Amino acid sequence: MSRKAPKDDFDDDALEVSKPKTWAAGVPGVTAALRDSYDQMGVRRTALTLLRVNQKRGFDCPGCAWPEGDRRHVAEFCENGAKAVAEEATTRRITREFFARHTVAELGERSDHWLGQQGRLTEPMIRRAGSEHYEPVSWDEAFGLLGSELNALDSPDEALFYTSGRTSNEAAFAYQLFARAFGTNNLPDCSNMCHESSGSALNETIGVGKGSVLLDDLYRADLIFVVGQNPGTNHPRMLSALERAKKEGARIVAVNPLPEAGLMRFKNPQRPSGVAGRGTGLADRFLQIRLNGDLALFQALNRMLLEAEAETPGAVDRAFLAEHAHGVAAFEEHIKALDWDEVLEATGLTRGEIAATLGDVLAAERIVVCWAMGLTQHRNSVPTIREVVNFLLLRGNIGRPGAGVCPVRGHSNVQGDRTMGIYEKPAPAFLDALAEEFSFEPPRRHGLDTVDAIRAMRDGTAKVFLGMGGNFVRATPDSAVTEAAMRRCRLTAHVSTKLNRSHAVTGEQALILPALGRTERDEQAAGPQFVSVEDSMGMVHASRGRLAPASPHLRSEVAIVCGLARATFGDASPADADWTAMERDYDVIRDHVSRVVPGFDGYNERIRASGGFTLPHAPRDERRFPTATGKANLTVNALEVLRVPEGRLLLQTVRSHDQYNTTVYGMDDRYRGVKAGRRVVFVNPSDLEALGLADGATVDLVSEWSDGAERRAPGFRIIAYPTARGCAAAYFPETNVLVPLDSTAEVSNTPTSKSVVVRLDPPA
Ligand SMILES: Nc1nc2c(c(=O)[nH]1)N[C@H]1C(S)=C(S)[C@@H](COP(=O)(O)OP(=O)(O)OC[C@H]3O[C@@H](n4cnc5c(=O)[nH]c(N)nc54)[C@H](O)[C@@H]3O)O[C@H]1N2
Ligand SMILES: Nc1nc2c(c(=O)[nH]1)N[C@H]1C(S)=C(S)[C@@H](COP(=O)(O)OP(=O)(O)OC[C@H]3O[C@@H](n4cnc5c(=O)[nH]c(N)nc54)[C@H](O)[C@@H]3O)O[C@H]1N2
Ligand SMILES: [Mo]
Repeated sequence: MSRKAPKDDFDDDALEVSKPKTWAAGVPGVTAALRDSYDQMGVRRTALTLLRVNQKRGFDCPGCAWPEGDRRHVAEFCENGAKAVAEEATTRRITREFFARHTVAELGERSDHWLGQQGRLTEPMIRRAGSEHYEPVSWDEAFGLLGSELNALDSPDEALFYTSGRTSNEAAFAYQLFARAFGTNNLPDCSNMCHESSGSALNETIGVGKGSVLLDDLYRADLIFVVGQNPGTNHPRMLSALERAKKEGARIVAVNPLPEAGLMRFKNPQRPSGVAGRGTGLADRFLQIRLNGDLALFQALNRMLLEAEAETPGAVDRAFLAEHAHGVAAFEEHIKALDWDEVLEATGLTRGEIAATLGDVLAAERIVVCWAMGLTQHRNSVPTIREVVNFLLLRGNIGRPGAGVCPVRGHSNVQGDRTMGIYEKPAPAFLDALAEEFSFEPPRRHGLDTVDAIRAMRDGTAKVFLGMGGNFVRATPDSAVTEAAMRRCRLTAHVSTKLNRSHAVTGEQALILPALGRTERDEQAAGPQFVSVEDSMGMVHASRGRLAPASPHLRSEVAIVCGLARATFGDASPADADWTAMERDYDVIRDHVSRVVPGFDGYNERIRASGGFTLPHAPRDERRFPTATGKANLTVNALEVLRVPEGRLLLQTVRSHDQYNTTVYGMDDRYRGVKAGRRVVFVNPSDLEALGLADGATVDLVSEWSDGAERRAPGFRIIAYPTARGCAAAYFPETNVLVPLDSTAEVSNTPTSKSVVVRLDPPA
């Protein structure tokens, strides 16, 4: 089941390890960014491009989904946003000669870093059946092939339409319409591996699967929890917001197995004092929790809140519960039976640490809980997030200023894509609206999510795969299984800006359809177009690229969807949609959206207003909870301590500071003190001692799973690191091979990328 490390991935001699940094985002941050972008773009282009990031008439940063706020001062970009921009605006190009030089098999031997470094894709390419190479193909032939392969399927459900979260609202809406007009809800997306657990838990408990806070709420909060998140690397602009919140009086509690640099201390590169000063110590309290210990932590806090009521009336907001909540009695009964020994075992925290945190909670009138992948990628992620909601509801912390849930999204438009209908389990109301607008009957049976899509390809029940962005074979779990599954397809096609491994692991035939990126001008028949995106806080705004396209042969994602629809349907589009009109002028798409998706009325007018608009959110705006019970649901969640067998560790797969998901910018992880190497595993020194292993030794990571199969990732250097006891960390995508396909979260079916039981073996 193992795949050898790519040949240019790891140079054992080059790796340097130093002490982890205790602060993030100061001068080295911005200089590192500029160095990176000069390298890729040249000086003039760098200056021009970075000045346009997140400006009112500029493009939305492709980095993360953190909102921009009102004060869009020049240079509101962070180091990693700049890297994301440089990666796309690079002046390097991949030409047809490149594909003539490298066979597909050879590309499959290359590392993610090498593939990404080759530059932008410039023209459509095809790998014909039996050929060892990609060769150029016209757009018409490419669409024709895709359309005819789709039409040749026995059932529309044999096709898969994947989406990554950079796709604009306009492209996403057109894409889901195409899939449903074709006849399937097979719309797996990166969300399935990301915040699906958040959406599932929030929908069920508060009736809306999105966060309930705006930036202003953060600034008004008394207490902010940052749980399972590394904003110094993944949402650097969030640090400015946390810094401001602190200045306005908030306390911050960080809950994490790793002492992440940005959480511990922050230097703001946007302010002069941030350059010279010591920076802000961000977290007032750091709870170094064990992996997967959060359900136990929040249950303990909830139980202590109930107990505190005896002495501190008001510890629980009884008036709020009486008016707005359902399930209070059952919840109380369950939580009172909580076993403290289990709490201490699961969290690895002391009773004193938890009691002190309760002190913070009781002193705070308004509380926000922020989280990311540390909460969403475990087997019990949905119960964990439900318990976070219990915690907030107990003190009435949802639906009033300064308080609420804040799942911090990853990809810059992953939330918007869902809003536009990229979902394998669409709500009946959404389908009704679609049916009405386009006079057709969309399929009602649920489609396949990411994990089920892999199973379907593996089992031969899905045969055509189309990816709208992303890097499916690298982002998904169980790499060996997934790659074999992809290879079984009749056709795999990818709408992409950059080369990645998914182009090298193909079905019998394969297509690369090169698309415009965010930074580029989008000219259509009706003139220059802009697109729109929704950030992590439900704010929708426009994004306009200014750079000349990387090649004249690129098409916009919208144009690609519309071209494909024409090729597939001919004159007989099942949905009464004018694909040519939508492609000519994206206003036509937005007009459709305004009639289909709640909250988008007057889309075309409002998107042109400065700053865009905020989508409605019933719990936040009206304290109304559109759940099955009509109230906010308190839930009963069973605590099962995840016990790892003797001699094993629980491994989480994380991002380094030098990557964007499967795009590896460089081989360093500056804040964690790693230089020139990615095949490393961070282990607590006491665990090393207990396992009889030495800092610096090389081991194979072997995951153990109930199917009995052993999954191996070879050649990882051990780094003694202050992570929680029993908990190791290593980078994805190199470790995806270790995550079993069948190891997923209850309800959300998200791969358990943050809890994989591993052995550290001597190299095989
Ligand atoms: N530069 C850059 N920016 C990005 C991305 C990128 O790759 N690079 N990716 C984007 C995407 S798609 C996403 S989803 C986000 C991801 O943003 P993050 O969620 O911050 O990303 P991860 O690197 O997965 O970090 C997970 C964090 O949770 C902690 N953690 C892991 N398990 C647990 C646990 O059981 N309990 C607790 N309390 N903590 C835990 C880890 O130690 C780590 O700090 O970032 C987005 N932004
Ligand atoms: N083990 C492990 N696995 C994980 C995770 C983890 O923490 N651990 N995290 C998961 C998460 S949170 C996520 S979101 C997924 C990410 O999964 P994906 O979204 O599928 O992966 P990315 O690496 O973000 O995709 C990068 C590719 O997108 C293409 N691209 C970039 N910009 C554009 C654009 O504007 N248009 C188009 N058409 N293409 C573009 C480029 O070709 C690039 O190679 O990975 C998941 N996988
Ligand atoms: Mo994500």
